[in-house]
Amino acid sequence: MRELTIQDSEQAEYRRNFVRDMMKHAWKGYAEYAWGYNEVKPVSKAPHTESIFGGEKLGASIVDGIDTLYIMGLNDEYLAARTWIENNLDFSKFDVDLSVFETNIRYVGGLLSIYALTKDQMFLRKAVQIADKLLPAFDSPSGIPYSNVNLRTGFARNHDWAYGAAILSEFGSMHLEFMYLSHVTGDPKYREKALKIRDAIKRAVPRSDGLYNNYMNIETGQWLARPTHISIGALGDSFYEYLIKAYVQSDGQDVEAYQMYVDAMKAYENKLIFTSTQSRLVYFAELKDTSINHKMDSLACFSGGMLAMGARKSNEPLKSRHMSLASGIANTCHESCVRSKSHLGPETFFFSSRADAMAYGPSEKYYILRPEIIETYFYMWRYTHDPKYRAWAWDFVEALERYCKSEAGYSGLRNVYQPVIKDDVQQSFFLAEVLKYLYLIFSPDNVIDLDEWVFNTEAHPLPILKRS
Ligand code: DMJ
Repeated sequence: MRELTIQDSEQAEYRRNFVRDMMKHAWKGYAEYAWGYNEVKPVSKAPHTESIFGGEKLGASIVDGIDTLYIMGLNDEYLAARTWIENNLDFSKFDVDLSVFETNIRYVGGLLSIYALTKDQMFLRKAVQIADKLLPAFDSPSGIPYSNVNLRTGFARNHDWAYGAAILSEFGSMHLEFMYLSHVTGDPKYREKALKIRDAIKRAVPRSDGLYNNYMNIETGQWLARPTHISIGALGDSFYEYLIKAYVQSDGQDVEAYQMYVDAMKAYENKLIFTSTQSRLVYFAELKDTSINHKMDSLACFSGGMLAMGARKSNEPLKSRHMSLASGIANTCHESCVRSKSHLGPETFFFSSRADAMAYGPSEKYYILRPEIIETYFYMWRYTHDPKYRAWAWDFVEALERYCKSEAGYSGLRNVYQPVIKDDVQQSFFLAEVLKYLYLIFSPDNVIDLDEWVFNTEAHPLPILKRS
């Protein structure tokens, strides 16, 4: 790989500023047409409200986007967001059911992150108020939280579609926020809840192949026998991410989390990691009961970054093996993008004699401004400094500009192969994740240094809790 030059850093600066301008545009659209609502419809220029937040005006884009504004130095926008949070963000006003997972990663994570960056106590108070609203969900026989909780009554229940079970990626992604909450408040109750989840997972009878089902019965504390769905994509993803990140957040003290991560990846290597026959692309497959599905979700593309992080924390031979898997996954996800006309990858892509990193049908061809591919480019850039990751990220920026940019922000697409129709939603994670990771790819490594910070699954950086 060649050395980086002055021209490279000038180009990076230009591109970093370009991404900053994208954030300004995305923010302006939201602020003008949907201020205080959850998201903006950037084509029809109207508010968009997510059902995961009970349909209420909870300012999801403000809370999810504020740390990105701060990191980019967009001071006026940051101050407007801060004022809105101080005066309006109040979960005690509403009588709605919320997703515990989404509220934790976007609101609690977002507020803790901006608190950690600014040390402004107002953000911490808001994070505590919201986290406390989630606590009734943890009152289950196993200590695994229910998926939804009512803000007024505290009544908690699982999703109607999930066979009565709790979801691995959801209850597996409370740890980073809850550990940090106890650290900064001095109140052990959040840490206890997080560790109780870990204990429940360890107590459940494991599968003989070491893989984790995405569904758990939280009354009995056992994995469902049927259906079984095992995936590093939807419903599984951030459980694995939070294992290695728990180890990182604890500055290497949580060796149990590291071992669980390594064992889980070993189980995947044994059974669910394949190389495609057509063009030798590495991918994670899924298991549904006894059948292997040779497909990857765009969501699963975060795994390249996760494997690279795990490799950094490991010794040989695992280090090299996982780094090579990480670059293989990054390459596969990049191929899923460049094999489409838009250069934005589809929601799901397949590996077979019919397709190689391509979607089959209309229900898989959409792109909703997901961040996972960019997230992997970010980690690969930071860990390798191979310029191809910056080049791939810039290709993504150009695609967003060409196909997703709208009058009042950025929109998803209905079909990445025929990028004509927009879905008219600017997801809050576009502000929290896509634009933040893009900005950081073109920034020096000391802007959110990975030796100091660990990102939650919504790209909100939380401090590494140093042993000292
Ligand atoms: C985000 O809310 C988070 O990254 C989550 O872990 C998975 N899904 C979305 C983005 O695709």
